[in-house]
Amino acid sequence: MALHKLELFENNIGVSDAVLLEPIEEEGFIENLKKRFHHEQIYTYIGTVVVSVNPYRKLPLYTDDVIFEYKSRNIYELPPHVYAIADDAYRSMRDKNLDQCIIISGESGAGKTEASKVIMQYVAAVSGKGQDIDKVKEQLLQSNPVLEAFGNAKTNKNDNSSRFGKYMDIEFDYKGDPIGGLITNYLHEKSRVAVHADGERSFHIFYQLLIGADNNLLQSLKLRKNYESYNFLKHSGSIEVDTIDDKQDFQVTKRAMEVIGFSPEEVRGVFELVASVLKLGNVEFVGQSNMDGTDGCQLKESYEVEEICDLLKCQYEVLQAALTEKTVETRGDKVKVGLSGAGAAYARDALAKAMYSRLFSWLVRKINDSIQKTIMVRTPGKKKVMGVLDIYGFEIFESNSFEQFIINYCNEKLQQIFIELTLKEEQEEYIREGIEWIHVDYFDNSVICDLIEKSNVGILAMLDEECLRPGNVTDTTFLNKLNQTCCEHPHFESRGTKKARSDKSLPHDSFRLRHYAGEVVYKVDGFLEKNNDLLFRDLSQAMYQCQHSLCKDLFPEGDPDKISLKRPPTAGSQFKVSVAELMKNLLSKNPNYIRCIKPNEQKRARVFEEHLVRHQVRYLGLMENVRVRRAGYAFRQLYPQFVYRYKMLSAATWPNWYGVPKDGVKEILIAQDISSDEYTFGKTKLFVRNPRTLFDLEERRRDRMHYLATVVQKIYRGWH
Ligand code: AD9
Ligand code: MG
Repeated sequence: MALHKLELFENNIGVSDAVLLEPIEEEGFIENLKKRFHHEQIYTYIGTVVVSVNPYRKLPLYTDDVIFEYKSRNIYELPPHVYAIADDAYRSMRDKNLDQCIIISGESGAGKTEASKVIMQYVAAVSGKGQDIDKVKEQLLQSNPVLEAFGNAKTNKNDNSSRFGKYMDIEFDYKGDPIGGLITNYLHEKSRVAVHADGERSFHIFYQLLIGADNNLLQSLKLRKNYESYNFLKHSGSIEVDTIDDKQDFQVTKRAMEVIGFSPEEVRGVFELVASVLKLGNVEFVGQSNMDGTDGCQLKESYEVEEICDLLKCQYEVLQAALTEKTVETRGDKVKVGLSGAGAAYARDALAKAMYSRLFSWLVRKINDSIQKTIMVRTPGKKKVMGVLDIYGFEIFESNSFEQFIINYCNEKLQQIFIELTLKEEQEEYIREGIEWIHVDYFDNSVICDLIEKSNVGILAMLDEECLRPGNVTDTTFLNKLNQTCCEHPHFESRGTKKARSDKSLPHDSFRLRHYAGEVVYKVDGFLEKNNDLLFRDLSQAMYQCQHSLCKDLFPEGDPDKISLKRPPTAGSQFKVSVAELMKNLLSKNPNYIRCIKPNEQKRARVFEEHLVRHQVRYLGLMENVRVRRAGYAFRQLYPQFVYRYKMLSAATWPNWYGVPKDGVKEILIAQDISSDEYTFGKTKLFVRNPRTLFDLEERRRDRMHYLATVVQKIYRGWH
């Protein structure tokens, strides 16, 4: 192995492991990231955690040659890279039978999704080959363009923002070859179907379809090649995006669907649903007052609904009635009640959102099924698993709603396990190596998790209670309830409580949570409705009656024979359950972390804004992470590696040491006169307390290497 490959420090700008910073201070940490960023070194370690700063430009870091360099190498041998973490995780899984998970976090646009793709690319490249295995790999890789087309959108933060959380288990056989995969999706932001902020877009697939489909397909879907024709798309003022080629992406999406195993009929069925959603947005109503004084409405025009009915093979009368009326049950009698114009528009949007988000979940299920089917004959033995979590980061917008509340709750939970696992992992390493553990103080955010999720008294429970309570319940009554229940909580504030009554920065219709990552003000507007997530039964029944098999499948509750009186679980409680499952899953695996940082808001290359980075460093808890890692021993290295690296520093170990590696380490430490307070011997590793000791060793190594090179040169010249 060429020596330069072993260089931990010389080839790197700044320090490649922040644990070696001296002193450990935020300024120095950020300065180090910045220095490295400007030298194309976007990755830095904190122990085994990778910190990644988004370069916003293509760097030559992901070629086959680089993959080859990192394959089967020890993590500190080469400069930090996601490949190194992926390789370490992959090998521990394959060789030590330890299931792994890679948790990628960071704010929107920080590079999480790109990092997850880099991991998948690496695993696909280094694992085995074979007809079925290659097919599984291709299916796993091709699931990305499909999920991105339907689940990502341009936002003001990121042109390709994932609007859903994704956890993917890649399954391997005992040899370490991929044999399957299982994707779980979390909270798809379906409200985007109907509305999005200025400068943002809806999901990519709508634009891809309109601009990328040929005339035949467009005609058969009854679509016009013009975004302006569609209410759900036209209001954004941001249709064309420089970094996106919708036309080409459409071909990529279609091909990916084929590779995964969607039949032509299924692909067509999917596009028919997408077209129907777009058309639903154009359905308009004219309100009317009925003779009996009640509200009612009519379709403004019938042709959009007719076209939807053609696409979904639905009876016009059924859909038209379901869009303008609802059935109410009073004392066992069913009565049809007309909807007001606004009520019908609300129901229409609810249907469009339900159709699209259920279609998305169906796509995920279909991808999972196809991948599972690929390997017909399973190899015996327990499968091994590597999970990759790419989930929305902490969000603070100018106006924060239910979605941000849920997303930030998820991040609180992830932070909780990050703390628990990094500390636990560190502690376990000390126990494994037989070294005394030193306690480190850190902020335990379980108090905030409790505030949100605790049964009966948490915010989610209050919200559910209000959603289920009969009578006049509104977002305001929900806020009042919170004020009563949470007023004493140190992380909750609202104008309705004593402690924040005169806080003018807090609007009356909002509450503030002091998250571990910062304070967020949530506007309660829409909390009840979004949590209720109800679709009028008439609409689900209309969809179930469609002869379009996919559409029918998406609305099983519309089956009149299976009418359930039980209320479906609320969005909040469903999310709580899925987050709990996710945490359980992650805790059962060996964790690896990638912490992504966004260097500027303008998505520009070579721009590193310190204040922005500082904020992220704080809320990702990176300094705490460094301190935990440094609490006892800053640096550790396996005995054989240590001897290999520093063998020139002792006459006993140079040029080769054939004895027990630990004894070789002792020889080197004695020869260099290193105080015994400075290090301790674990079972397999040497632990060094102070990074300065390591720097000194490095310096002496460099001098010694230089000296040896000069001697060799002299001898060589003497010979010639
Ligand atoms: V969000 O929470 O889904 O809105 P992510 O996933 O954190 O967000 P993403 O991976 O989509 O961000 O990265 C945003 C953009 O940054 C990408 O579209 C790339 O243009 C750019 N990026 C991110 N990582 C890299 C990289 N390693 N090299 C080059 C990158 N460009
Ligand atoms: Mg993403």
